[in-house]
Amino acid sequence: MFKKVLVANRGEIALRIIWACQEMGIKTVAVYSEADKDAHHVHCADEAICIGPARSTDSYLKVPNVISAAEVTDADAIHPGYGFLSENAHFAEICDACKIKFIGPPPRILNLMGDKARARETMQKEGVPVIPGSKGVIASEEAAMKLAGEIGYPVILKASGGGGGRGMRIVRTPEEISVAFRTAQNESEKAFGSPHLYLEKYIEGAKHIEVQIAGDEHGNVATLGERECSVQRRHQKLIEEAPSPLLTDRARKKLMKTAYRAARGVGYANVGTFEFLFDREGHFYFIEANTRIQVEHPVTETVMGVDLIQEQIKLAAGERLALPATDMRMRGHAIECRINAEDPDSFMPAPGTINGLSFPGGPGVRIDTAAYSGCVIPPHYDSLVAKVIVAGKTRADAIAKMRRTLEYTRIDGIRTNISLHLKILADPEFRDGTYTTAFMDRYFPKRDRGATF
Ligand code: MV4
Repeated sequence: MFKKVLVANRGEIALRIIWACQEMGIKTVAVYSEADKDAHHVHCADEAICIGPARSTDSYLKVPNVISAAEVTDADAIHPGYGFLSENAHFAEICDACKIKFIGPPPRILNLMGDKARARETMQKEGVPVIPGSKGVIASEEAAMKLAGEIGYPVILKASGGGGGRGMRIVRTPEEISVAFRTAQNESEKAFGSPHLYLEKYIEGAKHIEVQIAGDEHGNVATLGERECSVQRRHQKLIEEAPSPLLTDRARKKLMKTAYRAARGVGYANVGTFEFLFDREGHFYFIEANTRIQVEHPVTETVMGVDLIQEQIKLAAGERLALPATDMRMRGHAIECRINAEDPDSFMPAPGTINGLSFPGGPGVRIDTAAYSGCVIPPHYDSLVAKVIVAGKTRADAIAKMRRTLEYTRIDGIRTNISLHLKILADPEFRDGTYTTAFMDRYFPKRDRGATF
């Protein structure tokens, strides 16, 4: 097992990883930017090193700075958390070259899944259902026009170097495709350094359901149930839950078998998530794979009774997977609400200083946060302040518990989206579980709708 892990992240996930290491008897190194010198994670780790100015491109994203911090502290592994360098194959390769274990999948998997068109092609070859669309990237505007005509509108253009909804364009008529293709290409080039696009039939009113998987370095893979993530706004998830409300046991079995085949087929190692879209007929299709621990991992931990961060560390250390392949059962129901520092009317990030903070407790309540009374939420990073995760025997119990928990949560000094969460939890469509990715459109003016870049 590792002796010392460097945590290449900040906020709640840095704390979550540091605490997991402490429980495993592993020493920890925190890194921080100048804006984070008083951050909670800095004070919890055994050592802390400043890696640069506030801007993440000058600190948390700067490979030489992170590697140097690991070298000078003699860390034998790096946990990248989510975001920042977590899915960066180049960074994982540098770690390898420096004999520092990257706690995540090998560069081969990061490269494969980071290229969304290649991931799609590979999954199709493995016998995993994908949405009708292009084979790999589309060569030209003319090819896009021809293919869209064959598949039928609406279609969606996606940046192969993108993911998570960034760089997508929905195209509803042949007249729109030429402009959409060119602007998507330009934007993709600017944002991801590659103009490559792929095309899919656009599925209206889909459910976004993802499967947590884990794999060891000896070829063993396990599925750990699904998470329903259809409550999103501008591709930022707001609420996640497990199990997915209306999924039958039969459909779940089929989904787990498919995710197992997908992960096994590519020789997946460490933890990951395979994302699927369910159409209105209940058919599901692979859309992309995320090669990191995700923000919403506590939902799975709650219903599965596993510690996914500890699993990640053990798997990276070469341990064999100690989980059954596809028949691990979820127990009860878990819901997570992401509390963001944002203006409740404009939904713009609203950083600032928290001058008072209080969370209620009780059985089945988990709060993952790095916030404390007096802490600053800097404007340089994402606006996540806390994750509130509840467990109930049934979905109705979990919803009731979440409403009670949020009603007694006090965060003073900054504006948050707690009121929005309470509205969603009271919404009939959320409560009956029929909600789809179109759900949040109802809460916002028309200009805010749909996939934007
Ligand atoms: C789609 C889709 C419909 N059809 N692809 C968004 C996140 C990224 N992982 C994939 N996403 C989608 N891909 C096809 N072929 C719908 C989504 C989608 C979505 C689209 C518009 C507005 C909100 C959305 C929320 C979740 C998923």
